Amino acid sequence: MRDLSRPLKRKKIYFFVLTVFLAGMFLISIFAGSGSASLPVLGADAFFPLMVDNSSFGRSTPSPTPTATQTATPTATSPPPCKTVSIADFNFSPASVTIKAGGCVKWTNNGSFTHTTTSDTGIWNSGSLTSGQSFTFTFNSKGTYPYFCAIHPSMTGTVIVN
Ligand SMILES: [Cu+2]
Repeated sequence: MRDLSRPLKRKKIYFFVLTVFLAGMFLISIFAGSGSASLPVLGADAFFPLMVDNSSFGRSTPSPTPTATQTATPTATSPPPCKTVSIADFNFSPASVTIKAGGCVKWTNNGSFTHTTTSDTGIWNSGSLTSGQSFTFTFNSKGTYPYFCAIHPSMTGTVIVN
């Protein structure tokens, strides 16, 4: 009877250990699927050296925390912001702006009176800009572009594109 029962007990123990091992793996896989990446990785590292006698198995994968940490994708492709010109006190400020071809200028009326930004040669015309309104124009060709306010012609400015 002893010779028969011993191997049976051993089989039961092995089966129990295997079941616990598989249950542990199952739980880890669940944790790994449910978000926070640092916790399951830590759990797996602690888990393997404990359960497997051959600790070299656990150490053979010196996990430098694999991936899953890079979340912020920088948007490097967005164009540079427009140069801004403030319209206030019957002046364009700065009166002269220099941009590169393909760049743009954004005029904003920061005063209380209505103004326009109007190209001397009719390339652009914002129309009336009341207080707080703005107008943006993109310059694709190099050159010097004088402009003025159609309501107050003494207000002048220049956009230089090079
Ligand atoms: Cu004006």
